[in-house]
Formats: sequence, C-alpha cells, structure tokens
Amino acid sequence: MERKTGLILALDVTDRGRALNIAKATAGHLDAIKVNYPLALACGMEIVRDLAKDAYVLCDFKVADIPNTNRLIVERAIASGASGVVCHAFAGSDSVKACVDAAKGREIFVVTEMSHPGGQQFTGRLADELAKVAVEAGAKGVIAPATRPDRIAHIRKIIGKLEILSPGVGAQGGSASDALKAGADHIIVGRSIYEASDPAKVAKHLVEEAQKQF
Ligand code: OMP
Repeated sequence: MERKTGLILALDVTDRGRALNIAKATAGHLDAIKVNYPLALACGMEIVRDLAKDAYVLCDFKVADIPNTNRLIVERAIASGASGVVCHAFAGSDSVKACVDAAKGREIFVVTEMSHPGGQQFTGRLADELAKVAVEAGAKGVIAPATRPDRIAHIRKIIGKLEILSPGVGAQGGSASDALKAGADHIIVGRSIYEASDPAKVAKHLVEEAQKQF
C-alpha cells in the first residue's frame, strides 16, 4: 500500500449512500478504504466493486479458516476489486500461506495483537509468533495496536520492513502521532471520521498530524 497520507478509513457504516458520500468527501485524504463485515453484509460485495473504482480497498474479513476456505474467501474479495485482505494468523501458517497464494500479488495483512482491551488476553500473548507467521508466509504487513504504541515498536523488531497498519486511533483512545512514532506506516480510523459532522475535516486534521511524523 502506497503511503501518501498515512490514513486508512475504516468505513464501518451500514448504509450504501452514506458510505459512498463519506468515501467521496474524504477521498483526497486517504491511502485506502477498509471494508469490514458491517458494510459488506449490509450492502453486498457490490460496494467493494464501487469503492475500488477510485480507491485501494482493503477487505477486512479477518480470514481465519482452513487453507481451502481461506483461498476461496480471498479469491472472492480479489474478484470484487479488493487490493488487500486482512487475515488472522492463529489458524496457522498453512492458512495464512493459502491467503498469500490466493491473493496473486494483491496484499495480505495479518492481525497480531488486537487493539481492544481483550486483545491482550490471547493475541497479546501470542503476538510474536503471529508476527513471525506473517513474515514467513510472505504477507505484505501486519495490524498492530495504536492503543499500545510500545507493542507497535516491539512488533516492528520482529517483522523488519513489513508494513504496519494501526487501528485504535480516536474512539479507542490511541493517538495518530504516537502510533506513527512507534513505527506504524498507516493509521486506521473509523468512528472518529465517519461519526463526525464533517468527516473530511477530521480526516484532514489526522493527515496533518500524521505528516509531521513522516
Ligand atoms: P474505530 O475504532 O471506529 O476507529 O475502528 C477501528 C477499525 O479497525 C474497525 O474496523 C476494527 O474492526 C479494526 N480493527 C481494530 O479496531 N482493532 C484491531 O486489532 C484490528 C482491526 C483491524 O483488523 O482492522
């Protein structure tokens, strides 16, 4: 994922018109739009097709199944226009490898430690191993928590030059500058942008904050 602004919008709304309006209003401030289940289940994969005409779409389906099912899911996301897909590593190296192979040059990002409090319960304990699986499977990058910048710095040591996408800025309490200073390449922001009365203004401010760290 090319870094121009450092900002990925998590478009977790469930109304097609609202999603397209927010995407259009914020477009100039974004490196990518992340589509998770709420939007895809509400609007179908047609929304990925539409957004992908003008943007890098990251399908955050947190793929975590046996290799064959993972392959089928990633193939469907790519066929709908996704440029990247998020998967979990706890299903094992073979399952992550199946995602990388199915992506055929598109990008796979692997979740390490999750950003919410419960992320420390299991994923935090296994984060080193999950990050190693990402490296060994040939993933493009990992997801690491803006809510715990020290963990971003720690995971950076394990993954070397792989990309770090970091959620948890704003609504979950993390800060854009702390995450980027700790080694994140992009921040992922949802509610702070899409619940704002002026999403473009918030996105612009976040990008200004981010650019100071580049
Ligand atoms: P906000 O908390 O509204 O900014 O949204 C954060 C987005 O990042 C949501 O789409 C989450 O599903 C996603 N996310 C996390 O919040 N924490 C994680 O550990 C991983 C993800 C993710 O994989 O994107």
